[in-house]
Amino acid sequence: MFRRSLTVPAAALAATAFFAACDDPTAPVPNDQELITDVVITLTPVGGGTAITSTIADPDGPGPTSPNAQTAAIVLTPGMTYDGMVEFFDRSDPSDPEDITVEVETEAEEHRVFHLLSGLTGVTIPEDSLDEDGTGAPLGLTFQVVVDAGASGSGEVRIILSHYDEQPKGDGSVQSDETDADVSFDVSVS
Ligand SMILES: [Ca+2]
Repeated sequence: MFRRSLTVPAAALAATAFFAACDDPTAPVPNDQELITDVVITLTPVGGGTAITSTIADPDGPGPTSPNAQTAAIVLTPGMTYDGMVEFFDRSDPSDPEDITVEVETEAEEHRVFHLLSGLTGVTIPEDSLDEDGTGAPLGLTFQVVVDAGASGSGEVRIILSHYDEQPKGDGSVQSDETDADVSFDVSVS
């Protein structure tokens, strides 16, 4: 939705954001379109150890300004499995921050988080480790990162929050053309 919105006039875009509407700002909308300014990823080693937490802030959300750099490096240890969690926030109004994760959970059947790894060898996020919506399709707010003993490399994990509105989610294997958040965290193995 955001990509499409970028092509409409600024006034319409502003109106869309103001009314938290979806694709057609004039139509009644069953699902609110979330503004997400902050994506937080937390990886906790299974069996104990210090959790890694990193945030990417994109203060104008889908607007043209690039996201800020992530707040902390994500360095994975070979042979370790991590319980992963991703959270979404709207901190556009500092006096009224909103935890959008709750909305995503509430509307689980209209959302899915994709975690796309690239540039790393021996690191996987198994599909069956993802939490699920009420129909058994993946939701992806929680997941596991499995790092093989021989893992190596530097790359990224791209976090995409798909919002299924006009397009049905189905089994959740296909990304929606409507994207609520899309940020990439640098990840390395060392
Ligand atoms: Ca932006």
